[in-house]
Amino acid sequence: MASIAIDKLDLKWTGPEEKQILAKVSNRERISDDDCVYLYESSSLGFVGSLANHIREQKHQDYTYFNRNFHLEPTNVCIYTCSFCSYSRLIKKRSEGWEYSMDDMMDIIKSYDNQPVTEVHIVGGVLPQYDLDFYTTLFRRIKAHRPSIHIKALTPVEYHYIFKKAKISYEEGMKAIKDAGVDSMPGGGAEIFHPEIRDQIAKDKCNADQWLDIHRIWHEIGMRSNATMLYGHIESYLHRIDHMRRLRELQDHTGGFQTFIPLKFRNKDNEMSHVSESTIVEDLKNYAIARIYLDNFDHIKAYWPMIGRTTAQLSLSFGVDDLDGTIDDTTKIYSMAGAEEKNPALSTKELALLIQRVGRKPIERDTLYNLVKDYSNVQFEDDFKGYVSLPVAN
Ligand code: V47
Ligand code: SF4
Repeated sequence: MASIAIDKLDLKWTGPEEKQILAKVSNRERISDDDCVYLYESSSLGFVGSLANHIREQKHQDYTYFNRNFHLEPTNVCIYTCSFCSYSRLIKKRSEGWEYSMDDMMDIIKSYDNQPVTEVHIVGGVLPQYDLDFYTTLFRRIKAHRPSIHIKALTPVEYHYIFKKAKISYEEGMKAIKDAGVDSMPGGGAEIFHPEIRDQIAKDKCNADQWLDIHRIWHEIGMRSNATMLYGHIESYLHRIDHMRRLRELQDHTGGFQTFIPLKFRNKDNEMSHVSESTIVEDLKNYAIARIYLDNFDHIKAYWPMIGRTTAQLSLSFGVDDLDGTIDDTTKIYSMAGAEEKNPALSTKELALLIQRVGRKPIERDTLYNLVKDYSNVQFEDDFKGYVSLPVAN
């Protein structure tokens, strides 16, 4: 495999620690946790950005992936009390939330019948009536109705709960949901693995080992999943590094993770509203460091409704190669938490144009990163306002 041409990077002002990190990346050696501490604490945005962008271009050139999906959120009421989550407040005033029946959910699925979506992302609160039987029936009904749709459903938080309730092992449970039609698992519920933080912000729900175990078992039966990290609240850089190290180790073992999605903590209407949010500079630095540290992850994804469109465009120069998604207005978890985008809907044309305008090449993919359509050379009528637009050389 060719080594990374670091001579193409204009990094002559770097110090000895940075040169050492550069040499490692150039030789395709992974960086250590200490290197990562250095990057977070002492390195400039320019340095980590250049290095991450270089790695991103080595892996994917200018290609930037997106898929057409919609979210199905069975309920916004939850038995757990994660302090960062605006859903957890509703358990005390349950009537203010929604709890969809199976038929309600099938109606939502059917409302997309004439749209070329390739994925349904199912995630929401945890409630006793949404048990193993309910979900396996739902997955089967979705597949019977639309066999080609990819079901990306539930996280170890729900699975741990419903398997325990059904008194079955993780192994039995994961096989059952695979048989019922689940195609992949989203990355949610990971938050911060380290107990010093997890016990404060997400106590009672599945712990780090359980989260990782469920992904490992899913990978071992040949399936793929994503991983997230909720950052920018009360955790330290060491907690972030611990989180990414555990993911990197599991990925060494199974290779089943597709993408890593850093999720910026938003502080509206939750128990942590007093905690201030990270700056855009910190967000970009975090994407870049994730790209550098997670050498065995193919993709780094930005969830654009959370950070806004222009920061999403910027992130494409800081290690990100994937944007989620053309999601219509079907998720409330982020708008309730104060996301940048109140109505997070973008058409495919808008998303592709947003990518083209910063000189990258939009690729519509399916959930497993198979090509659906290459928009690199598609010329759109440029009638959208509000995105960053760079002069791109032809
Ligand atoms: O686990 C909840 C996060 C996650 C807040 O796999 C919050 O493709 C920020 O994991 N501020 C669920 N984040 C969503 C998720 C996801 C999203 C997009 C794509 C994929 C994928 C996965 O949302 C939760 C939690 O970490 N979250 N509240 C908040 N206040
Ligand atoms: Fe429930 Fe998930 Fe919100 Fe925690 S983050 S309260 S588990 S919906």
